[in-house]
Amino acid sequence: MSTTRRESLRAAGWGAAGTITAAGFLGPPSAGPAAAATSALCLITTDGYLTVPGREGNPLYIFGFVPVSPTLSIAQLVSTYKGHAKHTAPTLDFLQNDDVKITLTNLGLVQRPDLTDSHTVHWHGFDLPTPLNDGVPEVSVAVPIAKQLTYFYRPHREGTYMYHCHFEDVEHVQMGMTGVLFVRPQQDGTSIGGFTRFAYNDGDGSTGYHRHFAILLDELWRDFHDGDRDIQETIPTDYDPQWFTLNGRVYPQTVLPNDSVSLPAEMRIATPNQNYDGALDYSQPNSALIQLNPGDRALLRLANLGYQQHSMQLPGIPMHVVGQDASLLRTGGVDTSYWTDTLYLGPGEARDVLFDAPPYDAARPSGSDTWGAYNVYFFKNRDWRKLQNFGSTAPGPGGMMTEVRVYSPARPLPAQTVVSQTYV
Ligand SMILES: [Cu+2]
Repeated sequence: MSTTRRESLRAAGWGAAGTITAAGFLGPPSAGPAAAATSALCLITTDGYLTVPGREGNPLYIFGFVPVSPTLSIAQLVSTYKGHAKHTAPTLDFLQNDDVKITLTNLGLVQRPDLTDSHTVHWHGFDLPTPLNDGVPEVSVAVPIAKQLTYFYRPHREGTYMYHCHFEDVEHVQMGMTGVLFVRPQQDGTSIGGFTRFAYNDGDGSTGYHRHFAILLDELWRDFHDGDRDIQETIPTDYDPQWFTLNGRVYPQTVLPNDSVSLPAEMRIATPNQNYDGALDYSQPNSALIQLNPGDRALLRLANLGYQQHSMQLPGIPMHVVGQDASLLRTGGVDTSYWTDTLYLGPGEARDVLFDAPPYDAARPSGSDTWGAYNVYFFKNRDWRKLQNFGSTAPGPGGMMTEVRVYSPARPLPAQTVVSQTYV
């Protein structure tokens, strides 16, 4: 039986005008509570530049997603955002069974007007019965320049995932069109085992946490970025990255705050041709800093969208791995979670890791920032070759490393209201 494109779009919940007419086509009805809410958000795609130590005055060309207001027209989006890509993409936070609409607008490229690439959104690791919303262009649609498409999802399974553009994906993923996505369990908001927030519907509070942090592991290969900028072909099998990133930043960029707080110019990671006069100037908006009070249980939501395996350590604090690839580590009622001091994470993989902040001890290695005095622990790659910033002459470690700061009780952190919140 043949099906026209219009019929298949309608079957996937799309009306003739491209509006959503039906919900719940992502899978069989969930046994859980009804859909909690509708989340609608808008992303644009464009190009831009990323700041890394060692490339001062010569930043890395990137593609990226940027969150934007739904009230802007395509013309307004172009005039405001074209050429201002950021990396990483915003962390997406949904509740299990939420209805989610994501409108993607492709603004095109400033550096490469000859490159008329489309883009898509692909939720990596989800079961999606309709290819239309899966963002794989060979079996669906992609979004050409100056066009918009609204994707629809109802995530039935909680956990930590990731998302990326799937158009010429080996290139576009490396160029920066990547971010973390997670689904909170329906169990959130109930009180189990002393917690009210959980990584999974565990039934016993074993995945409860006080603060959570979303961190994307990635690498940056100079040739791909410079080649795209200079209209040169790049051979992906020659992949040999120079920088190793957490949320698109290398240490010590990783410990700078989010751009959602008002920052003095010297604390921003600016694009080179900008003048620090607004949020648009901030090329790497997502902090990888982990700020905790003593006794806090932290959840690390980790995803790897690089092309190499990474092994991460947190010396001084044992790590409890409770989730893997958006699945609770429990098989047939048997707890298969594990404790480790070295966490292995392959390309396209995710982990949910719990750890407890130790008591504050003034005798331990410590520092102070604008919030207060803290003990410092390093969450870092165990491979020293990934702890340096290629081309930089600055002393000290770089690369895939961030800090866990456990603050003095003299000035406790307030309760976390959003994932990866930073306090200055
Ligand atoms: Cu793309």
